[in-house]
Amino acid sequence: MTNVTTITGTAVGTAGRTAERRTAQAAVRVGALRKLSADELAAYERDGYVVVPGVFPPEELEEIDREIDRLLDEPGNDAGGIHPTWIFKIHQKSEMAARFAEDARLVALVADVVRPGLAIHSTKLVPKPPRSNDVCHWHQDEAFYFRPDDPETFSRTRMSVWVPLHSAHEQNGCLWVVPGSHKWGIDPYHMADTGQCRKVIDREAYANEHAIPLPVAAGSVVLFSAWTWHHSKNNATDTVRRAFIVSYQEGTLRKGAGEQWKLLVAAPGAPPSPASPVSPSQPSPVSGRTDTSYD
Ligand SMILES: O=C(O)CCC(=O)C(=O)O
Repeated sequence: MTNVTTITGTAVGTAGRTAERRTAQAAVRVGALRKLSADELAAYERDGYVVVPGVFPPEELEEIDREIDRLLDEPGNDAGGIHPTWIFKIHQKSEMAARFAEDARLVALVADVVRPGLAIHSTKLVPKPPRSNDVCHWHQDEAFYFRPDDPETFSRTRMSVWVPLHSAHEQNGCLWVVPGSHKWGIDPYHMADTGQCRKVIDREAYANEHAIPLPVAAGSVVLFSAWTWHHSKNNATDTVRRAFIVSYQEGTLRKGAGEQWKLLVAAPGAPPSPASPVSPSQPSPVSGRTDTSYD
């Protein structure tokens, strides 16, 4: 927060130039508390995502990375099963992670995107092990987050902040997105039997044709709508790629992913928050399968 270094543009790699054009500013102060600029907000609304450079100084990310190592050494934190070394609900497993999910810099960046008010829907640590073929299929987070049998889970502004703990690029499995896809509703999807993010949109071929990679330097973050089509490929490098993901939604909703919900900013005029708004896990709308429910 106090470390202020001046940098310019952040994206790396060939196709990253697109992201760079959209995010580069004359100069940004690393770690500065700021809202999205008018251009960044317009890009988010038009494309369904925006890359924001210089949000965290590297040493802060290194500290979080060490905390992840510590958490994975403790029994009960590794999600295991089809999500080995993922950590779900990470803000409830570590004070440092809780502070990170509520960090004033993230709250300020999403303030004009998520409204009215602000709440945590869920958090997770998503790793991509070294030399792994661990793909995350093309999907929309809303397919996991919105439960058609529960209208109270419907959100207009839900989104995620994707914080890579080290530089993310095409070789180690950066995010890929389809610009503008957040405006197309929830696309039909099917269940994959392997890989991660298994509620795979049916129009995978279309996604691959229109996708762009979002390589980002450590310290940059990606804001993307819960409706935006996204995925990530394998990690062909010798080091793990880790991303800390916080999903936020408007403060007027009283439910997130089960007990993970936490109100951060009350909507103007809203009644006081209930003490503990726990919502039970609901079955997945597809074939009653719950193994990818992200609860
Ligand atoms: O970090 C990644 O590789 C993608 C994770 C993701 O899209 C998700 O968990 O919904």
